[in-house]
Amino acid sequence: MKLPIASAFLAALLTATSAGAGIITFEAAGSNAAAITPTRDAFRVAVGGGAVAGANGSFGGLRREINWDGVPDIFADPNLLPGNFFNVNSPRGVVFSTPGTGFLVSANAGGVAPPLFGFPNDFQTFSPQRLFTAINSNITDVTFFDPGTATAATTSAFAAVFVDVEVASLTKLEFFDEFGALLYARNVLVGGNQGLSFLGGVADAGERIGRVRITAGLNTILANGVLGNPNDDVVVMDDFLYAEPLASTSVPEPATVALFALGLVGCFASLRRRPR
Ligand SMILES: [Ca+2]
Ligand SMILES: [Ca+2]
Ligand SMILES: [Ca+2]
Repeated sequence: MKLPIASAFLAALLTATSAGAGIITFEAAGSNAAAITPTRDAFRVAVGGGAVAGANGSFGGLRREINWDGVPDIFADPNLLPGNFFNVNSPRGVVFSTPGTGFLVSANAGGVAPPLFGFPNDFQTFSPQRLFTAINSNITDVTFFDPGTATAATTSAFAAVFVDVEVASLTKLEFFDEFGALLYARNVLVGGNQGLSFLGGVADAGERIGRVRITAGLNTILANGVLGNPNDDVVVMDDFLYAEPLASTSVPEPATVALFALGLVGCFASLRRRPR
C-alpha cells in the first residue's frame, strides 16, 4: 500500500534532481482506489486549491477537476458527449478532440445502457459512477481555454486516472507547449485487469502546457459492449485534474521575467556601487 506513494515521491525526486527543471511526475497503480488515492492527493497538494470543489469543478481558483459523474443522461451512453461540454455546458476551460468519432461518458446503473461501457469485468470507477472514453480511437486531445470563453489558455499541470491498463508502453500522456513542441511524455503504469492507474505531471520551471494528448491503450470502444478488435488492450479514463487554465496574455512571458530580473540585478548593482 505504501509503495505507490514512495515510488511517486521517488519519481518526483529523480525528475527534479536529474533535470533541475522540467515536469515532476506523480504516478501510481493498483487494484483499487486506495492504491492511487495518496498519489492523487499529492498531485492536488502540488497544484493547490484544497480538496473541496466549488462551481464548475474549481478548487480555490487554482485547480479544476472533472470526474464525469455530474454529466446528465442526455450526454451519457448511448448519447455522445460534445467535445466542448466542459467549456460550454459546464465551463472548466477544456475542449476535447479526437481522430475518432466522438466521446462517450458511461451510463449510471439503471439507465438505458449498461454501466461501465458494458464491460463490468474489465472496468471499475475511481469516482462512481461515470467513466470517459473516445469513440473509435484511443486518442483524446485536451486543449485549454480561459474557462467559458474562446480565448486560448495554457496550464501548468495535468493528471488523469486510467482504468484497465494491462500492457506496458501503450497508454501514455504527452504535454505540448502552445507552439506544439513536446514538453513531456510518459507511459502510464500497469494497473492490471480492472485496475486503476494515476499519472500526472506538474511543471516546476514555468513551462506552459497548451495541449495534452492522451493515448489510452491500443484498442478502441465503438459502442457499449463493442470493441474495435478482440485482442488489443482497451483502456478508459476516470478523473481529470489540471491547474487552472490561464489565458496566454495573463501569463508572464519568460523574456519579461528575465528582463525584470535583470532590472532587479541592475538596481542592486547600482545600490552597491553608490558611494557611502
Ligand atoms: Ca481487462
Ligand atoms: Ca467518475
Ligand atoms: Ca485493458
